[in-house]
Amino acid sequence: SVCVCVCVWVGGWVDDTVFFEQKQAGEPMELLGSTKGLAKGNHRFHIHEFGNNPQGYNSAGSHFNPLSKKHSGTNDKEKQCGDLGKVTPYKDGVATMSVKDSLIQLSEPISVKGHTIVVHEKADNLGKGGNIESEKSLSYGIIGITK
Ligand SMILES: [Cu+2]
Repeated sequence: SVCVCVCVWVGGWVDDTVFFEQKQAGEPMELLGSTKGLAKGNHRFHIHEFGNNPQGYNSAGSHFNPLSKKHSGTNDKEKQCGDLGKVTPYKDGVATMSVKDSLIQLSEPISVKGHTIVVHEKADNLGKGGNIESEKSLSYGIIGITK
């Protein structure tokens, strides 16, 4: 059976949605979505730990990392479940996201359901220097179940 999740952006881009789909447990998950109003350049793009956000993205915690891996790029061998790479907008600020990933699952024990997806203000430094979690989020949303 197909498992589908959805995330609606908070922060002014509420028209835009990210869809998560996994054909069955163990198969790669596909993420498709878009955002608008993005500033020029690359923006980091992650899944964070928590989905309860009374203080916005500040409550979303660190990267979703159930396997305790190093933070890195989405195509590196060792990476965290939450590393989705980057989003780069076109001239008009619209960006599309398309990720196929085998680490991310919609079924337990490493399901991303109920976690928060965050687009950051800056490009990813891939864990090299600085406290990446102190950097601002431009938009975020909680991953929820849909049909
Ligand atoms: Cu992040």
